[in-house]
Parts: sequence; structure tokens; C-alpha cells
Amino acid sequence: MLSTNQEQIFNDFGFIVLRKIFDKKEISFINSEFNSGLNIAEKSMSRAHIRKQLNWSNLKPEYPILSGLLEDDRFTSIAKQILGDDYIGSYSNSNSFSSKVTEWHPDISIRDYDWKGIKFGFYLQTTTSSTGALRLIPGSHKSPFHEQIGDLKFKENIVDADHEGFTVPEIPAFYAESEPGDVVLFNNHTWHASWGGGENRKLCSIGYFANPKNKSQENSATKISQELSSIAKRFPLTIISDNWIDGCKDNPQRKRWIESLTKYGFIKK
Ligand SMILES: O=C(O)CCC(=O)C(=O)O
Ligand SMILES: [Fe+2]
Repeated sequence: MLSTNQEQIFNDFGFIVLRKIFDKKEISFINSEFNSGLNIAEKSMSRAHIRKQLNWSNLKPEYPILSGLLEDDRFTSIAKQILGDDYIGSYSNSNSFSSKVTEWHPDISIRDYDWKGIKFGFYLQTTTSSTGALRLIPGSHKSPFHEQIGDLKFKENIVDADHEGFTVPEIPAFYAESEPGDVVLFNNHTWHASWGGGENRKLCSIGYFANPKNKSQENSATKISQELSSIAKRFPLTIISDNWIDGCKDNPQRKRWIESLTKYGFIKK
């Protein structure tokens, strides 16, 4: 759970850094699951976009610790606190970046501020402001600031860095510097980027959203899943495995999540 102060910071600024969530032993298990996933990803896909990113789903029997985190009380208790009882666990992914830049972006392009989604991200190496720590713009999850940032011209975008505009470090931001074990929690609408990362910067992420409550939120969820389906063509390993889906038989919570993920197209029948 977040304390009242932490919850207020998250709500007002759009993110919060949670320290020492994992101990050394857990980080070492996580690293070995990450490395076996990386091995497969390196063999089966090429590093995509300006981020030089590999990205794969951990919701597979081969990654019991990383897939279990989506159902771990340390995260679900916070998801419930922020998103309400009807929250949906949607992914547990690993990412490897080998670029010095991730462009400024929010995680969802749809400006439906009523519909909440959150991400917990944790890096497996130490990150600092000049070595790939996540940078976040405080308050950028809210309108109209969110759109004002969207109106800026950025030099880097996901495809290239070949035009005029603000570079990543020119934009004032909070540097979520972290040690392995720390977790950055942020709202899907919050603008974020990174700068100065080296080869194979390792990031695990787990995501939740509030089950849509009206037609407009339902449309937003469907649109997001459609965007993800086109991204899945570049990142085929992000598809949720049948094993994880079949594992819902004795797991009512997962069953409820899968019903929603299927309804909105995050899981294809
Ligand atoms: O660490 C990075 O470079 C970017 C991470 C990011 O965009 C994300 O986790 O959504
Ligand atoms: Fe992102």
C-alpha cells in the first residue's frame, strides 16, 4: 500500500519512486529470468526503433518470479488503492535498451484522463540522470499540461532523431535515479524519457488498468489494444502465453482479468 502522502504525490505529480521493494536475493532470481528471456529475444528479433529495444512478455512458465509479480500483493495492493477494486492486471514484461536515448512520450496516446492505467518499472542496473534513469515531467499526466507538452517539437521521436526540436535533456524533468530493488510507479499519461543509457539497460515492467466503466472508457481500452497489436508485429514475444491464460482455472482473479483482457482485445481468441 502507499501511505497517504505517497498516494497524494502520485496523484498530483503522476509518479512516485518506491525504494527497496526487492532484496538482493530476489533481484538475483529476477536477473537470471531476465537473462534467459534476453537470450531468446536476441536470437529471435532485432533491436527496434531509436531505443534499440527488445521487449518480451514474462507471463510464461519459464519466468515464474517475473510472471508472479503481476499477482504479488506488493503491487496489487497499490493497483487496487489507485484504480479501485475492479483493477485489471495486463502485463509483466522485460525490456532491454541499447540506445542512449528514449524519446519523450506518454505510455498511452489516448487522452482519456478519466480512464486510469499505471506502470511499475524497475531497472536491474543502477541508473543515474546521465546513465539512463527514467526522467518524468511532474504533473504532465493532467490536462492541459499534458497537451502542452504534446505540442512541443522534440528532436527525437520513436522513429528517428533527424529534425529540429528539443533534445531529451533540454526538457526540465525529475530524474528517477534508482538502484536495483527500487521501483518507479507512474501514470500511463505521464510524459517520460531517458538519456545516457548504455548497452543492454534492463527494465522490467508490470501494468494494470481500471476496468472500463462506460462506453468512452471501453472505446479507449479497445483503441489501446489495437495500437498494441500493431506494435506486437515488431515485438512478437510480447504476446501473453496460452499457459498463463490456461492457469486461470483455479484462480478467480486471473479469470476476471482474462475476461476483461479478451473483451477489449488485449488477448486474442
Ligand atoms: O527506460 C527507458 O528508456 C524508457 C522506459 C519507458 O518508456 C517505459 O517503461 O514506459
Ligand atoms: Fe514508456
